[in-house]
Amino acid sequence: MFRMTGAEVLIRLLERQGIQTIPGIPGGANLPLYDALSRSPVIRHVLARHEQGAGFMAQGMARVTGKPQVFFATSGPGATNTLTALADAKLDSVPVICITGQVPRSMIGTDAFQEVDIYGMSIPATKHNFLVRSVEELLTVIPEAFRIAASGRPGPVLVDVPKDVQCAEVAFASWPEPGLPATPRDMPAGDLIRAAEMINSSKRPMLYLGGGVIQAGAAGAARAFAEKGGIPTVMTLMGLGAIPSDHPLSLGMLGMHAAPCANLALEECDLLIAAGVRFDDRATGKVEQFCPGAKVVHMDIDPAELGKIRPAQQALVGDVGQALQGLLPLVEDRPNQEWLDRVQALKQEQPMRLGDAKEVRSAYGLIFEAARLAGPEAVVATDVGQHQMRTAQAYPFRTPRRWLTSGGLGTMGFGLPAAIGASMARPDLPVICFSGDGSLLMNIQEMATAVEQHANVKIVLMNNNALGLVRQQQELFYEGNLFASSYGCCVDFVRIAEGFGMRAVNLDTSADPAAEMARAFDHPGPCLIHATVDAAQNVYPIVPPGAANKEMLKGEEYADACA
Ligand SMILES: Cc1ncc(C[n+]2csc(CCOP(=O)(O)OP(=O)(O)O)c2C)c(N)n1
Repeated sequence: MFRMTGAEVLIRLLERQGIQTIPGIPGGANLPLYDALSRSPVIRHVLARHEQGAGFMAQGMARVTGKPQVFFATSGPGATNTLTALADAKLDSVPVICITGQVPRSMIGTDAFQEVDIYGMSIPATKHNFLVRSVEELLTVIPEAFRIAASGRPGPVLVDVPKDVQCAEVAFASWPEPGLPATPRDMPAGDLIRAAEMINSSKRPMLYLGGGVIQAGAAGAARAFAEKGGIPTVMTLMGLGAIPSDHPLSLGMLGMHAAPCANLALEECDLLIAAGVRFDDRATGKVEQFCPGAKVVHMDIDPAELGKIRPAQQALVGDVGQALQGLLPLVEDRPNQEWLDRVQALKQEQPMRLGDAKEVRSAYGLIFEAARLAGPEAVVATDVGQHQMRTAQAYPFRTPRRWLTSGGLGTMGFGLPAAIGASMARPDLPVICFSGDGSLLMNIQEMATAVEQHANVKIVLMNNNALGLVRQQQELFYEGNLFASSYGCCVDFVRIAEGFGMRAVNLDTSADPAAEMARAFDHPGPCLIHATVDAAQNVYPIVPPGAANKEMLKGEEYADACA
């Protein structure tokens, strides 16, 4: 017979789930948990500076490992501070488990100090949530939280644990089995055969890969499938890394900031093979005009996605890896040369143009130089804005689970804590965080955590002293009425980083920026690399919001090509 407190049970259950690192912040309502955690021989606690930061650290760990990760917050403001990280995880299907302290059961509903109904508040922001009502329940709720977070389409789960439940004693005979992801159901053979027939009879197929391919560990299967069928491939923002960006069949990202060739090839396809995607508006543009002449084969683990935006002539419900592997022997090894030649011609005539990429102190120059210095194994995190879109356009992605970006919610402040989390889970890999000055200021306090953890994170800050992507939208779509999109005062990021105890270099004042950057990358541990970039430079191409992808604006980089 085991006898222990709820807090001890909870920590032991997390150990049994294989949890090794928990970011979080303590407070009155979760102190029993912290007391028990202090005695764990296996779990390391990382003291974040903001609960949103803790949530994004857990996301960083989950995104690179593919396994559920945990973060802690106290009741009230601690709990409400987790909501953005949870909503972000929900939209990007990331398995994280947020464990919050709650006021004692007898005080719930009394407006007690630091009481909020985080259970109610988190319903729309999570895949599932629990308010634990007895200490015995912990033995089922915790494994269940892990099973739900990782099964099917992954997502965030919140477990709210009243303080008296943490303190209560429980006696039990045996430990429950750890919660594991459910085995996906088998793909019906008939569905696969019908999909393969559509693929084999198509003349101009395109493969459209999304974050679901990464989540399913199906990048290898996707590549084998594309290669066997000779199928040109585009990826969503979340799908980048599924196949290498320099693969001959890759056209890179589709949608709002895609290379023209990617969007134009989709215009001409007669079959769209959509894998682990949700036809997000940033990818499809005006959806009624997306791939106008194409039939659709859509495979996804979440049946709710099938037919949600674009009806599919053939739906494949289930594990995307299983679907692609099942299709592999059925797909004819007979690439359509005429179509491949046409796509190749589009790639040559309508490539991505990146302007001043050779100049290290330009936005694209910084991206290429960082990629070169960090090497092919690097993890790349971003914040949200122009710097994010430029990284998505230009970074030489090669491997799945190395690209961390807030795709669905588009949360400024994601980058630094996610990068720290990635570095904690994979200390063997270099981590780059591309950020903008607006975004970095949203979770800049986590610089202290990065320093404390010796996280090998290089923050490449593209400072335009503006909310660049907003400024760009105002210039292009609000008749140049620039309002509330630039800052009045210039923040000294180098001194701020140094104030947190972080090494920092300023490429603006450097005589040899490339050498300075190389020294920064050689330095073990965190480092800020600051460079001023031109606020007037827009990210092109851009599809105006609400327009069809073929209506992309190409900007000055394309002026000579269009002339
Ligand atoms: C939390 C949050 N608030 C507001 C926005 C709206 N928004 C999108 S991009 C952007 C500007 C980002 O500026 P910065 O981080 O400096 O990057 P830049 O575009 O200049 O590269 C804003 C305000 C957002 N995405 N997230």
